[in-house]
Amino acid sequence: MSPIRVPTRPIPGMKPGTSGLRKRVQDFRAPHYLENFLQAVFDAVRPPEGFGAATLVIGGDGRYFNREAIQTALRMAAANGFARALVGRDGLLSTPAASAVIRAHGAFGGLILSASHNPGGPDGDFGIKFNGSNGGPAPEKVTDAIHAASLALDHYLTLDTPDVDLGRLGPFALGELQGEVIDPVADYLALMRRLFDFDALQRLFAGGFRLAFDAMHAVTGPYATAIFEQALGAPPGTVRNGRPLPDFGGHHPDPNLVHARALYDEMMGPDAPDLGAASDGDGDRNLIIGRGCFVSPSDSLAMLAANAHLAPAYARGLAGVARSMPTSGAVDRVAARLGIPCYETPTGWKFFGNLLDAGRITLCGEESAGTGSDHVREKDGVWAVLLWLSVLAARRCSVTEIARSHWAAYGRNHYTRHDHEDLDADVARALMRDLAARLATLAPGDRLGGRAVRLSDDFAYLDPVDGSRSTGQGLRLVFEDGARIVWRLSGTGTVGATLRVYLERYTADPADIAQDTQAALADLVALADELSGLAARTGRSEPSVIT
Ligand code: G16
Repeated sequence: MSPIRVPTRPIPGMKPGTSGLRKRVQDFRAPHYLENFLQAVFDAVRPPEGFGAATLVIGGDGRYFNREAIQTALRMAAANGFARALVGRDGLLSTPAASAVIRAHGAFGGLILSASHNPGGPDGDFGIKFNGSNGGPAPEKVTDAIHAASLALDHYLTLDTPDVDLGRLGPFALGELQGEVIDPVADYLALMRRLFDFDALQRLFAGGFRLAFDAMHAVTGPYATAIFEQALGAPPGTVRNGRPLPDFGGHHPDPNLVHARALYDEMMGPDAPDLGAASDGDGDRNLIIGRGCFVSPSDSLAMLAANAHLAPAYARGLAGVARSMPTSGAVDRVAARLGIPCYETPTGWKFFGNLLDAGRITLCGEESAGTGSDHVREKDGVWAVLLWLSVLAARRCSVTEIARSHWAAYGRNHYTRHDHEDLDADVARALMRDLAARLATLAPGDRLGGRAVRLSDDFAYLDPVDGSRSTGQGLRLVFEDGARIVWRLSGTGTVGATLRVYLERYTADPADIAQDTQAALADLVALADELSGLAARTGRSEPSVIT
């Protein structure tokens, strides 16, 4: 069957952000939009001639437009010369599971259809990203090439074929392409069985341990049910909101203290379960809450790094760890004590890929509720819960006890992120530009708000593996005592601009450790506002979301 060549024209704005191209569903449904972006991906990452049976993995988080987009992607993959495709049943594959499938089957790469934690539905968001053969998000040089290709298009290739039945497991053919609809959970579950001691975890649940897992009507429902309830014997009802829905039940699938409020309230209430956890739209983020004890993602990364050796996969220790720049320095202290390297990368999981591939790090994470390891090349929500469960099973104590003993041993990095969403994009850009100019006037030793400045800059990263350099990754102001303020514009939003302000300071004083985080950081919050002029410029007195 010959490919059909459809004339088209470049559509501006197809520049992948922090994690692939995220736009409104309406944008993706506009004539030629989806097809143009897919053709740009295929043009930029075309399998080399003679690559043979190049396999493409395709799946998404089940959000509105997922199935239609997958049908289009399959036809175009076939028309563009892919020989094989693996598709998750019903079009589902969590982001970490897609990474696992790519790696398990030696695929050329994969298309992950998701806008992650962004809302879904006809008026919500959609997104696509390409992951390479290591299972990880395409690095900047590839996303730049995709953008360039999108601006040079004059046609796209597709086939005239009926839809594939995504609900039926098994093989299908599409022109020359041999495809298979696969169980979205199987490869991932097999991988988790290799990493963790399922017998020990079964004993934990048999002993009455109570987990509450909120799948937020997003993609992790089938994974969490198969693993926690079916494989590990947690009672039915452990997984809540477990059925993936195209609009996530009308909710925002972001596992933070605003959108997972019901879980948070339950965990702070009487008779709370032992562990509360949630994951996001595409299953790569995690929220961890103990009984009466929220664990910030930065702290979770540090605590997991300190305890990972208690799970079989990490029993021989960690090669190194990494965190994104805005993530708190808590994990740095663990790395220092373990005598292993700690890398500081820009925001975006793609920056961990080289470090993981080179074997320089075993564990990595971000303040944005992402934690992962070298088992895949994505952050992984269900994996993070399994690692927490493994630590709790081995240490036979509560989350609160783990947190308290960690802070007693390492001190605490009080940490918060204030998000100011849906700002006018021009106002936000002007704020960042003027703030950069203001920070550039500061010199080491200058005093601000009672602290001495150590450095102020716009963060740039030199990848130690391939030597690539990334600039403009966030404005930071670091003080001599280790306190920091970081300002960044989000690269994942679809409306206006979101300004993220990250605030942190370290303490080893027991009374200060016990302080409420927002109170502990109030002076830095005030200083951040004064320096950026945020309230005056935007009229906003409070952040939209505090995490
Ligand atoms: C993505 C990236 C993460 C990043 C997060 C927030 O996560 O993979 O690395 O930390 O966005 O990015 P930003 O601050 O630019 O909005 P996800 O879960 O949305 O794919």
